[in-house]
Amino acid sequence: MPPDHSFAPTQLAARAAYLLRGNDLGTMTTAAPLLYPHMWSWDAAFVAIGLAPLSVERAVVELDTLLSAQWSNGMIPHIVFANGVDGYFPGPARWATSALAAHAPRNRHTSGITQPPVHAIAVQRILDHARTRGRSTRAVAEAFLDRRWDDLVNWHRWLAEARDPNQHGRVTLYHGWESGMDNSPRWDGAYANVIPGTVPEYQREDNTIVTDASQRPSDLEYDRYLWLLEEMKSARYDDDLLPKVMSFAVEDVFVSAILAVACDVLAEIGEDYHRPKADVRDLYSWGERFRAGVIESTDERTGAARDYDVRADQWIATETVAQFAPLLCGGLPHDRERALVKLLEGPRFCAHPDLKYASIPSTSPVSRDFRPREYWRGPVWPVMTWLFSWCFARRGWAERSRILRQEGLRQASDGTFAEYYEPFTGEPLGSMQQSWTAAAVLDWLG
Ligand code: 9WN
Repeated sequence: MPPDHSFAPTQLAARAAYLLRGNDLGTMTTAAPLLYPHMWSWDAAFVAIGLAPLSVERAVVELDTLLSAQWSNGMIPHIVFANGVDGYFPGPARWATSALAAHAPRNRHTSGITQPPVHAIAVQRILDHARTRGRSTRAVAEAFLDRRWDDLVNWHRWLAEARDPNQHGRVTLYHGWESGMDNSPRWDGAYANVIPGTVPEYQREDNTIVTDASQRPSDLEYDRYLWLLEEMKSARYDDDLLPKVMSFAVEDVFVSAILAVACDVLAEIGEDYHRPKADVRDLYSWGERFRAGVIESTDERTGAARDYDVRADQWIATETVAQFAPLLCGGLPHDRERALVKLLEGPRFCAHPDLKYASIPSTSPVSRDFRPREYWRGPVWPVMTWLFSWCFARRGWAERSRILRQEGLRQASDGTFAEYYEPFTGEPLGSMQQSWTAAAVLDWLG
């Protein structure tokens, strides 16, 4: 059951800062102490957002570590492995990227897939905080931008080119892990068509840490996750071969909306800090393309966005948080946007009468796919609350942003910094001491 005490904002912020310090390995912060003892790509961006109000310098180090593991084709890998740390499966030996992938870095072990591109938001938050500090801190942030501008543009270029070769305006993913919403019902259909061949023997580690099986993906799901790795390895992680060999291929509308926003954010930074005009132009044009791709996916009446199953050649409509992707990036015609906001704020999502806090469950409680304790199939993820709250503020929706922040903080005031929460009881689930949950709190209270 949820703890029955709640921390006041100053105590909560202090605990969040203490947590990030505890998860800090020196130049990288683990996503969580036991379950995720390495650096994850989109976690690192959120962690940098949480570190920025504490120390711009340390936030910069976090992104530098991540970007120093960027592949030479531009991909930011989804995991950068901490040297000499075991305890997570699949680890470096199973990915074998150093041996197989031509573009993998030689001095770091990484996974061979990617994750949602939220990093430009972190860069913006770092620059925002730096502007409120003294000259030497501002210089650190600006030197970072000088050093990493090309890497950031190349990251976006890789997504726009390698992952959208036909210019649909939607990012193609070859593994559910790339969405960051691993076992969301969004991917059930696409995974049903993944028939595992001979998967080399393996031992899961996650279920020795989170021992309640109802909170994690099933063994059958893991077989498919691991089989996809074998398919990728057979293609040596080659961008041109993946579209041919992978039995899982989806266009992810949520990642696409994030990319649209991130391109705009990076382009704005580029303008403010006098980066090459050609880069700024490219970024804006990718932003436009991905926004259009998101809008193209939407239901004409409700405005709800859909993913696309490339293998089955069909749209995927699910009642999940992903259908609100257009609210992140904008671009819907006015009436459709109003309908979608109503859906978000109505009884199928935030105003469901049984919700403990008015935040966005990963899957609608009225959907038949809803499982209140199971990972991306129902629980509320604080980091998602943060993302929506930040995007709504950016879109000028101050009141909506404020309410999400308020509800997110009420939820987090239990002080567990859980990875996700049971939507009705508020029970903290998954990993405790999750870095990005603490980071969200620090940004909200910062
Ligand atoms: C696989 C680290 C990551 C998050 C993902 C979340 C979960 C990993 C796992 O943890 O995924 O990448 O082992 O379940 O789904 O969004 O980045 O916090």
